[in-house]
Amino acid sequence: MNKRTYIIIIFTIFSSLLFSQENNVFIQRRQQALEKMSPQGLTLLQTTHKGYRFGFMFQQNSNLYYLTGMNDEGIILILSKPGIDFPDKNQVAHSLLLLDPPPEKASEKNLFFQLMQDSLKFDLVCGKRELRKLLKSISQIDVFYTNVIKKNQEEGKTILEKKLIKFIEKIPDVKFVSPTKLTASIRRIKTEQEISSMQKAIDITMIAHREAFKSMQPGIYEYQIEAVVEYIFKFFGSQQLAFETIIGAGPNSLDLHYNKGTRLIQPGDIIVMDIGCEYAHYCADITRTIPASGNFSPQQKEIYNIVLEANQEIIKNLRPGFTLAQMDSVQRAVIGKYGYEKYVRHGPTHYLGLDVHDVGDWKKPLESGCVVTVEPGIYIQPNPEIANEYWNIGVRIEDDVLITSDGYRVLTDALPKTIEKIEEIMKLDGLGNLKFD
Ligand SMILES: [Mn+2]
Repeated sequence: MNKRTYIIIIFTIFSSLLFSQENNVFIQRRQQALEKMSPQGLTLLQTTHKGYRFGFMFQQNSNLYYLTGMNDEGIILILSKPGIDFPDKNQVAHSLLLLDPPPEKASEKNLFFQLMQDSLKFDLVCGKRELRKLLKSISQIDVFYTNVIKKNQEEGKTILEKKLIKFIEKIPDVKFVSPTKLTASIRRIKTEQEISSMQKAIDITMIAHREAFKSMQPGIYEYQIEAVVEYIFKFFGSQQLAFETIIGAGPNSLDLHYNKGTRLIQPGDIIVMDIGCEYAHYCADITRTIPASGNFSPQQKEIYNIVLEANQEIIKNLRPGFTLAQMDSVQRAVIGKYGYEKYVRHGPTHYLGLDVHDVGDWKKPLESGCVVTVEPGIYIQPNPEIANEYWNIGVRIEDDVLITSDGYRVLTDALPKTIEKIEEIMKLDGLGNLKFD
């Protein structure tokens, strides 16, 4: 046995042990996506950056990750429903992966491609240079599922996009469809593995919330609480934000997507903290609303408890068959009962998963395995119809909930949300109380 054969055998045994079980999931997902494609359909997905902020690590495009399990930059996935014919290879390939080998493997790239192909179970793995050749062997496409180009997009084209546009122009009547069409219904139902990744992201985000409760005080800037939150994320092993951290104090509590963080927190402020990290690609999304001084004012208490009642009432109703529209009806019924319905500004839910606003049919009744947020809110702009003690009170309370076969499981259950518990935790010292000599 020569050295090369020996290395191949060792690598194959090692990689099949390492990847086999996990890989089956991705092979199965590619198979499901292929089944959903139209008869002459072609899917082409390439790496796009999903990263949110400098200082956090690269994160793969969600659909591409979902179908490959790969977090590498610069990869291209091709799925062909009719298959791409390779006369010289004597095979028809339905699933193909294009990537360039790392520099240290460049001299043995054919061996590298072969090993990747065998361990990841693609019909073909080859270099990105082969793209032109591959496209040439495709004569007919009815639907093109891609995240690379949109029809008529002219500006800011990459080399890949230029190649594809040239190729597409030769095909008459091709329809462009988002690749999410192929993955959404599968991604909507989470596996045990996905739920455990989400739970880990949620656990870290709950620690960050507790630390923010303890650190909150008048006289510091919103961005200092943001720093505490993101320190905890990184320290506990999250490499990416699920979305831009929202710490909105006083009037900023009314701004649903506020992330400037520049306000000096005032004693009477209420602060909406809508935060979430990612873990193993899966997102957490949790909101708590707390008073700057550690004690809610009577008006803040009143509004807070109405939102809390809406949050709890929606959760109580969750089970397979319940709809997202019904969740909104519950929010409006509870808040309306107290006369605050006109201060409701958004629906109380979205799917959660690889993306923070995850894919999935909004009209379909909930099923076991769906994960949704429950996030009712009241936002009172300064206005003459209400006493000024209520002005600039924004309250949102958001939990992440898994739908189970007989009801629900609140994945964020360990994070307190009653006024008593929040005020109690706020008495403790946190990172925000650090003093330097
Ligand atoms: Mn949310």
